[in-house]
Amino acid sequence: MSGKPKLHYFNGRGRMEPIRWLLAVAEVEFEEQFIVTMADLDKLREDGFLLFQQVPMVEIDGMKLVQTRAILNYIAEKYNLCGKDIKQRAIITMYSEGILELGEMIMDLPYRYPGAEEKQKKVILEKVTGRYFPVFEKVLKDHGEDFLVGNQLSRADVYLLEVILTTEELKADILSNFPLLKAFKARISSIPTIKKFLQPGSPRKPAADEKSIAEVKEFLAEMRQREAAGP
Ligand code: GSN
Repeated sequence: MSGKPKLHYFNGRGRMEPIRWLLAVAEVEFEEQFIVTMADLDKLREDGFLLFQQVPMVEIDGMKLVQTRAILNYIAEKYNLCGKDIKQRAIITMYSEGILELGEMIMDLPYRYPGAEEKQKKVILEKVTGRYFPVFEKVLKDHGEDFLVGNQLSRADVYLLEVILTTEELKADILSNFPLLKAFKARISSIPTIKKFLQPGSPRKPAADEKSIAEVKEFLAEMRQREAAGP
């Protein structure tokens, strides 16, 4: 059996994408088993592999971990992406949770707001420029260092770069009033492991397109139908 972590999720970004990012930063090679049909998800459930019947699930170090945050915490701790002491860890967690929350809002955009997607996109972009990005622009300005916390790379830096790139897909000039975030983006993107992850052919997933959005919607509808039908 290979010692590589095995990721079980759909062939898209979703909740697995920050997990892929952290593994790439830690230079951990991984395998992916994509869930394509409801039968694939059923099989994992029947095998008893999904504690709460949900994915993402990651097989790693003899465990079958579920819950995105638990998986991220484990990888970040194992590969020293959580700061040097408990105070740094607290700040890194605080930044990370904020950024992950924003990432989830963006992830949900094509699925949760039928008929009101453009309006919701506007709401999100206003939060990005009015709430989230000013926080990190100020952090970088106040301490003048290269990374968000403790002058070393942490998971907060990784998540922030990820969310910057995702928001740029929604609005290309989103960083125009954030010069320090612009420099941060260039700096963090040039870290060799990250540079490699950003190149074509890496396990990084592309932005959802019409076809993949339609597939996910179909999957969600099937799940809802099943739930409504009961056990
Ligand atoms: O973060 C987590 O891993 C959990 N708190 C949520 C996981 C989750 O909702 N997974 C979905 C698919 S991924 N979507 O965003 C799932 O497995 N839903 C099936 C179900 O029966 O809840």
